[in-house]
Amino acid sequence: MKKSLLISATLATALLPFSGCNPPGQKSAGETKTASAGTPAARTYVAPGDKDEYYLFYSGGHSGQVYVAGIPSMRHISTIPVFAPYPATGYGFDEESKKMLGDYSWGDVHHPGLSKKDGVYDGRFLFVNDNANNRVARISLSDFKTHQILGPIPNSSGNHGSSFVTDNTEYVLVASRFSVPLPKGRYADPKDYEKEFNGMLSGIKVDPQSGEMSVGWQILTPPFDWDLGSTGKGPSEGWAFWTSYNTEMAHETLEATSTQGERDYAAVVNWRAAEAAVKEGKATMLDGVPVIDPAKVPGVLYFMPVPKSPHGIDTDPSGRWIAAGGKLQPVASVFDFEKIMAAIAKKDFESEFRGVPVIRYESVLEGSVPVGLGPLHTQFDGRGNAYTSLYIESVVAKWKLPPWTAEEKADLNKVILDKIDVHYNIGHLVLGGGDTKKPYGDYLVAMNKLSKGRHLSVGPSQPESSQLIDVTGQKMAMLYEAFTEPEPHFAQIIKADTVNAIEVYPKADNKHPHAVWEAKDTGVVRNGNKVEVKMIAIRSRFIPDRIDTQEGDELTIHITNVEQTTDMIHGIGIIEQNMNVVIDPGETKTLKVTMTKTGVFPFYCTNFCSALHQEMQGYLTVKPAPTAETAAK
Ligand code: RUQ
Ligand code: CUA
Repeated sequence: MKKSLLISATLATALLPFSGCNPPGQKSAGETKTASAGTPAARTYVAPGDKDEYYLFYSGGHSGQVYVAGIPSMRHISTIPVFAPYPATGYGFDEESKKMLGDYSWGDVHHPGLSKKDGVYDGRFLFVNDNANNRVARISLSDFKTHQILGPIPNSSGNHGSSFVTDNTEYVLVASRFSVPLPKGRYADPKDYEKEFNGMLSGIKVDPQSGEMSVGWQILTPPFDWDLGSTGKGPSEGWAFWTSYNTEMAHETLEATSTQGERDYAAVVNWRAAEAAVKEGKATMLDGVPVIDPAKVPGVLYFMPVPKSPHGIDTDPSGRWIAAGGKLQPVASVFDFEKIMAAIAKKDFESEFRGVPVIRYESVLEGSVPVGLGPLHTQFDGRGNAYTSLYIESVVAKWKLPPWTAEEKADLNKVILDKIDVHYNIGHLVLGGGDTKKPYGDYLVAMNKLSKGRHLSVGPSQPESSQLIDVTGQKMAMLYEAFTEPEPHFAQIIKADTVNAIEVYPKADNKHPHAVWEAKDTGVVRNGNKVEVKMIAIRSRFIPDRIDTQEGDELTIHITNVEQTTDMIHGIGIIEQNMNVVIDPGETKTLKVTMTKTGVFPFYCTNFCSALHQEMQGYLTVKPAPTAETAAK
C-alpha cells in the first residue's frame, strides 16, 4: 500500500513538467509547483510557456541597475535601468530619463526594498539606494520603470544603509556610511575627524498616493560609519536599527583601527519621535533639511552595544527579536525589543555618548547564538527560524529564534538546526517576504560573492553566483545555481500575483503634451533654429520619415508609439548622433539632438517589430549653415 502511494507521488511529479498544453501562466488542476516535492530539477523546472511563482528583484551593484528573475526557475527576465544609461530600453537617452540621471552616469545599488502595507508587500513600488552618489530611486511595479531619483541627499554621504521601508511605506530610511564635514561642501582635515565630521540618519518621506519621495528629516550622529539596518514591525513598529562598524571613529587604516573595540554600537531610532520632534519645531535647518540633534531632543536616538564590527541587524517577523551579525565574532547576537523598551523606560543606561544614552548590553541581550564564522545577515521563515549567512564559512546556518527552553539557553549550540554549504563566500541572503511580518517561507536565495569558476570560463572577470535553497523542510536543500552580473548585494522576493503590471500604456492615460496618434497630427515645425517634430511609430514606419535641418539647429523629436498591442515596441536610433530611444506601446518620449555635423543621417527602428522591421527607417538631413556669402545670394 505504502509502496504504491510512493510510486504514484513520484509519477505525478515526473509528469508535472510535461502537462504543457495549458495557456501560458495557467496551470492545470493540482499542478502547483512546491519547493519541497520531487527532485531539485523538477522543483525548479518551469516548462516553456509556464510562469514562475515569484519575482526576484536583485541589485545590480555598481552596474547601477536592478535585475528581475523568476523563482523557482531563476531565469533572468528583465533588467530595470536605474542609475546608469541602458541603450536596450533607451534609458538615459530621452529627455525624461536624462533629467532623472542628472550629472551621474552610474550608481551603486545595494538594497532593494519593496513598499509595504500593514507590514507586508503591497506590490506597488521598489526602492533602491545608490551608495555612491547618495540617492534613492523609486521603481513602479506597474510598469517596471524608474520614475524618480531623489538626491544627492543633503548632509548624507555614502548611502549604503538603505532602502529600509517602514510598515506602511511612510518612509524609506537611510543611514550615511561615511561621515563628512557638514554641510557638504565644507572643508575639514580628516585628522580632525572626531570633532569636525558627522554621520546622519535620514527619513525619506513617501507620498502615500503618488509614491513621490522627499527628504523629511535627519538625525545628526557622531562620525560612526553606519552599516546595515532594518525597520521594526509589530511591537517595534515605529523604530529602526542600524549597526556601526566604526564606533572607534577611525579615519585611516580602518581595517586595523576600526576593529579594535570589543563592542560597537547599533543605533536604535524612534522615527515616530523624530517625525514629532520636527513638527514641534525641535529641529534646525541644515542645507534645507530639518536636522535633529539627539543630545537636545531626548527619545529619538539610543545606542546599543553589539559585539565587535557587526554588519547586518535584522528584525524578525514578530518584531520582538533583533539579530545582529558579528562579522568578527562567530555569533549572532539576539536582542529582545521588549527588554530594550523596559531599559529605556527605566533609564537603565550604562553610559552616554555625546548626549545619547547607551543601553546596558547585558539587560537587553537575549543570547549569543554560535552560528559560525563571519555572520553577516539574517532572514526569517515565519515559523520561528532564522537563517544567517556566514561569509567566512561559506554556509547558511538555520537556527531557532527565542523563546528558548532552559536547556537551550544553557547551551545555545542546541538551537543551531542545520547548515548548508554555499559556493562561495555568501554576502546577503533573501527569503521570500523575509523582512515582512509574513514571510512566504519556502525559498531562500544565497547571494554569493565569489563563484570561483563554477561555470564556463569567461576569463578573469567572473560572475557572482546565486543559489536557490528550499527551506520548507527540517534540512535545507540546494535546488539551483544561477550566475549574475555584478553585484547582487541584497534582493527582494515577492509573490507574482501581488504585482499587477500593465503591458501597454493605455492611450487614454498618455499625458505627454506632445503625444500624437494619427498621421495627420504629425509634422515638423521650425522656430528660428529650433526644429520640433511630432512623430509616430507604427508597424512598420515612422511618420514623418524625413526631417530637414541645418547645421546648428536644435532638433527635438516627440515620438509616440501608437501601438496598443502587447510587446510591440519600436526604437529610433540615429546614425552617428549617439541617439537611441525605445518607446513602449502607447508611450511618448522626447529626444533632443544639436546638429553639429552636416550630411544625411539615416534613422531606423532599433527594436525588432515586424517582418518589415528592416524597412522602418527615414532620413535626417543637415545642410551647412548659411555663410555671409551664401546668405547674400
Ligand atoms: S552590505 S557591501 Cu548589503 Cu552586506 Cu553592502
Ligand atoms: Cu519598429 Cu522595428
